[in-house]
Amino acid sequence: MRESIEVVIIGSGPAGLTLANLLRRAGVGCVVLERQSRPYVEQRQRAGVLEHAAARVFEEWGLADSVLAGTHSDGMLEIRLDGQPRFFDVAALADGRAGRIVPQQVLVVRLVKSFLEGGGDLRFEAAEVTPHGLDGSSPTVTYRDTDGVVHEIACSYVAGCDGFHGVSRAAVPEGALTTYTYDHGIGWLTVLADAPAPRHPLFGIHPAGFSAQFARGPKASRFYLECAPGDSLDAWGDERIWEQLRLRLGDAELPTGPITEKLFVEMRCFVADPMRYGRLFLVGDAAHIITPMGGKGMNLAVADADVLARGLRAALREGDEGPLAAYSETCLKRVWDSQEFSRWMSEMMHEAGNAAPAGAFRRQLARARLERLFTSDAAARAFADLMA
Ligand code: RFL
Repeated sequence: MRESIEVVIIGSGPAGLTLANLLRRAGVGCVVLERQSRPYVEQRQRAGVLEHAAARVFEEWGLADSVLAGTHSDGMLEIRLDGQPRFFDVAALADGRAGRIVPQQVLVVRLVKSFLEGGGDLRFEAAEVTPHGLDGSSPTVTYRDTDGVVHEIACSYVAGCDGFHGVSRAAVPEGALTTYTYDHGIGWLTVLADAPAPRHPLFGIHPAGFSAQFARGPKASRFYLECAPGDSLDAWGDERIWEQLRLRLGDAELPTGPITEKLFVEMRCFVADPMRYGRLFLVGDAAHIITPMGGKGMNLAVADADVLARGLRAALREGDEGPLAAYSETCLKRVWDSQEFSRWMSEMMHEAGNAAPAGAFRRQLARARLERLFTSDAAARAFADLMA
């Protein structure tokens, strides 16, 4: 079957769904091809905080009611150093800006609903999605539907929103992109549990290792625990997890609950430059991945989608190719800024606690860096500005 549309979007995570909704608002025709089923996409739990800037994207495009309704902003965070709580008022220090608790699956469910209710074309369980002719002026994307019928969609542009392991970046010829990678050399175990959420995002710094607890709805928490790289899940039975969390968070009474997910997060970073090849634009995790420290991954996906939607609108509706030509450069500035922040924060949060990997000298440096956040208004404001 042969069809044609202005933009084909590959992938329906935060990047693809944000882009699809924004293009609909811009009156640009698009179809979204997603490999997984709708329940799978809607239940995948990952990120939890939508930054102020990402919330602004939905507000500016008139999507605040459908996407942000009922979500609340938590302007505070807690850093528990050797079991002693210290509170940091992000909203007060960032002139009222602060992130909102919006678990990724809530964002995804709302974006799917808003797109479909507006008449959007979102095709789940699309197999063998393959972009072709990206370096020419008329690319196509082929896929096979659940009945085995092969579709070919001709388009003006392809948006590769299919995550780090997707087909979009893999379709770019070798040598056309410069890639940058970095491994933090630490391990993180993440645990999702039906345990009461903390009052504020909570970071625990302790000689036994870093830990954290974030809300994922009122009755669920995501926990993180620093562990040895290459550690095995067999070494992390539920009892050890709770014992280590109680120790590192300095809370003998930490409420527990059934653990619903346990996995290791790769503390790896990756950036592809440029985020474009011919008629293909890479968006979100397809172009860059960042560790969860600082909560930037989902927010970068939303930011990229906003820049691309504006560029496509200018190119397709106003005949102005300028913003689209600047897409990669515009996005990469934010990407590198976030990578730097995440790495800075990661170093401070880990090295101030467990001295084993980096040594006692660096432990003292990291503690001085942390202390500065509570003693210097300028340092506190700079940190809040990057967290908000
Ligand atoms: P996604 O979410 O990976 O979505 C990609 C979509 O593309 C589909 N797909 C394909 N579709 C068609 N054909 C193919 N060949 C396809 N291949 C893949 C996939 O099924 C999927 O639906 O990428 P996107 O949209 O760029 O969004 C990025 C975010 O999901 C990611 O950056 C965050 O989840 C990262 N992240 C966090 N980000 C934050 O901002 N704050 C956090 O606190 C945070 N915590 C996390 C995280 C990521 C985690 N994991 C598991 C990687 C915590 C975890 C544990």
